[in-house]
Amino acid sequence: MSAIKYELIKEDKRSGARVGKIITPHGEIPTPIFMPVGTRATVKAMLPESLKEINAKIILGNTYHLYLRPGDDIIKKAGGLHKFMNWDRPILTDSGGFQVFSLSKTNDITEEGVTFRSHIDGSRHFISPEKSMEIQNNLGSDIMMAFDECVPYGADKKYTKDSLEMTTRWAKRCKEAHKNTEHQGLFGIVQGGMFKDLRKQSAEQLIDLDFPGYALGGLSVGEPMDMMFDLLDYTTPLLPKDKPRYLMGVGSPDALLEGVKSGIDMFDCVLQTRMARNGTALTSAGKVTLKNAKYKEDFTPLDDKCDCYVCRNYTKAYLRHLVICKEILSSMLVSYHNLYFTLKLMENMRNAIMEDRFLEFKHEFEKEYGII
Ligand code: PRF
Ligand code: ZN
Repeated sequence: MSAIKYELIKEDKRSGARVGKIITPHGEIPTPIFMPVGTRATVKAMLPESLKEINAKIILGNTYHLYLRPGDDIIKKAGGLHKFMNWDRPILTDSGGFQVFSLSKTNDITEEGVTFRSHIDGSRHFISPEKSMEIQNNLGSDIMMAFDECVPYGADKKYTKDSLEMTTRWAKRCKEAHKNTEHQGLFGIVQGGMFKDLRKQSAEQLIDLDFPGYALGGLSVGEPMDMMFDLLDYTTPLLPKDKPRYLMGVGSPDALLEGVKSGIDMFDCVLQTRMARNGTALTSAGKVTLKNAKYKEDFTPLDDKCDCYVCRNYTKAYLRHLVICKEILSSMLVSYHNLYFTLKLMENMRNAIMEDRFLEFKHEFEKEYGII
């Protein structure tokens, strides 16, 4: 019996968009959903209470970071990641397959696994599909991800094909190594670079292995947005209708709308909290760069359409002041708003799909946001 179930509630007639729900051991998740990123057992600058206040239903954690610090053995001793970080709602953990390639140095990739040096102290480590499962079992996340290779943008067809076939073999090994199937669900990750036929091959091979959910990896790695949207439109419908579909590492408002349109159910992205720490807010009228001098005497809220705690209580002039002075509160307040804004966008999309007006909603949002 899988720990993860998916119920399809409504399909849009004019696009791939759909509303559903994912049932996990730590509660239900309405989809499409955005998952705030909590790489190091914290969503940066956000109290777990604040995450609940803005209605976050699931957050993401990272195998690579938590294995290096504090160590998954310590988190296991603490009673698992939920207890360790005081978050009792669902958690999804990424496998390390992406972070090892993007963060660590001198990695040696073989059939067995990946040898790499820590980006923190240069120490040598080895992660295999089996090791990734062991770490994620210790973390105790509700949804675990298979250990994959994310090929860089520009990789040639031969390399990409060999890589995706290894990712399939690794996915099979992950499935065999994952024992705690009653409490943790394991998702497969489709690779295949920018090649449609390879995306299809990868999707088919992973579907044969029968996971309770599927992710699209290897996108948003430097390719033009239109290329990603085209690959999404092609690949998403290849995935089973009765399982959740997750687009990894993608979450700008325009990509969320396009992803949902093609049939994606889950997203995660560091953009919301990273931009917040740089003093940039996402609003219904587009991005607001708070450092800009034009906000010096602007005593209106960040977004007059937003009813979050920050927009109800603070002005752009005040937030600008905090950003300029590099006050810690600026990261807290802008992160709060950016995540609220994004979670609200997802809720609005779910409502629009339920009411048969998704494409109209998408068009309206894009017009106001300044994308079209
Ligand atoms: N694989 C894994 N995690 C990821 C990615 C991937 O391809 C991406 C690519 N956008 C983000 N996070 N395991
Ligand atoms: Zn707000």
